[in-house]
Amino acid sequence: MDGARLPGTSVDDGDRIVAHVDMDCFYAACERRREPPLEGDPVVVGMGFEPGETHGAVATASYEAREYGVDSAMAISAALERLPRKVDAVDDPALDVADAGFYRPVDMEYYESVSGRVRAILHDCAPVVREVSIDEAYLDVTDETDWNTVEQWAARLKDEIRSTVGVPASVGVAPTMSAAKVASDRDKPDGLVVVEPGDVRDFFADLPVEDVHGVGPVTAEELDDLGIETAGDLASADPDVLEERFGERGLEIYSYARGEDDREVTPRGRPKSLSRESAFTEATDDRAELGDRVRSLAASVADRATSKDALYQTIGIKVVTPPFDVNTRARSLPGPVDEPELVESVALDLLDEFEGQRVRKVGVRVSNLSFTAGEQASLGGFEGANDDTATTGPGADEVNDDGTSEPAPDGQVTLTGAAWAEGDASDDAATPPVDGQTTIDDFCK
Ligand code: TTP
Ligand code: CA
Repeated sequence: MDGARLPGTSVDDGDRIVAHVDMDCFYAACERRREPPLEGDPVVVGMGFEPGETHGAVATASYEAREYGVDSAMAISAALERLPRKVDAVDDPALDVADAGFYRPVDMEYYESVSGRVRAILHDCAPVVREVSIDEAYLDVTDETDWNTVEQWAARLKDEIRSTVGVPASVGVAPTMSAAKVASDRDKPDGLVVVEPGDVRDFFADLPVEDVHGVGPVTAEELDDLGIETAGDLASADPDVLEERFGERGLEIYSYARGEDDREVTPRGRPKSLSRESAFTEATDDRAELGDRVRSLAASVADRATSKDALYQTIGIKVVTPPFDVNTRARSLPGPVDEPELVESVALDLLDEFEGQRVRKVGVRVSNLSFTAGEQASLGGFEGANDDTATTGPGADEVNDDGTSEPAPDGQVTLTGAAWAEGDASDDAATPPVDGQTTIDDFCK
């Protein structure tokens, strides 16, 4: 087994165990799967390398090809300069066949079918799988294993994928999604890295800030201006400075850099909530302005829910008052509904409590979602069924309601992207496995 367990000081069985699976040089691995003689040679998958073609880019390169400096997104002409095609090298005495590679065109249909086989294994092994892309997924394996055995568990998962499907995977295991993702990348290809609870912050410390969830190249450059180069620098930066420079996102990336990430692994297509929020340039206590903003957020959220065929049973608001006090209020209905007017009226009703207070940001959320087709509940009992919940204080969002999010793009403005609005980012439809095979009945048990 090639696993690398980082030095652990504490093992807490109460922590969530998240595995991130990321296939190695995926398209190239797929090409090797159907053409085994390519194994061990440099393989480039891309477009534009046939005679007469001048434009195109590399989709991916095998690790052998990467040694020649060929990598994803590179112009195909640049790749060919670094690594000529074998077919050209055999005819050209100026080229060395040993320093040439195999080029293959992109065949998405085939890669999707291989991806489907991998996904089928992942779904057999974990109750909750979040597919992120064609070759990447998060698994919540808390109930499948424990911190003492998770390394073996992950090694078996890798073996299973390799032997059943024939492609290599790297796996990262950690108590948070962000650490698991970084861990899967740490020891590629064919990697296995376990970051135990208590080690997450140390694990991040020396990494470049770009590895922190939510930090893109633009933010990384701005952080660099502030003298923040590593995740460790970010973790020990002054949160007020970060907040001033990047708004609420500054506080989010600060938390992620500190290893704090309470996002739950949720399947795509099934967000736990849908929300929208919006910040004011200056905090305001103008009731009309606040009401207008809440109305438009409510309409947007309700729209979103309707378009997803989602019924909601809880309607809530978030009100952020200076400096960073996050207040949430929610009201549950007797049954799931799709009633845009109700989202607006409940949200405005909940806003009343904040009359006279200055507000920096407001949000509207529907949660307690159901996606099954069918009749919505009668509203008859609504008035009598108030079940208000309230939380107050910094960071006191309602718990467990949001789906997970992808990093907010750099420079994004306020409508979505903050933690409370994450449900919006998690609602893509799940891609069903291409075929339902696999015979691994008691694997993962
Ligand atoms: P990645 O997971 O980013 O890369 P990879 O699987 O090829 O290599 P690694 O071992 O580093 O994970 O992307 C998955 C696939 O997506 C990749 O095989 C090809 C495709 N892709 C593109 O088509 N263009 C790109 O720019 C990138 C980055 C990926
Ligand atoms: Ca990959």
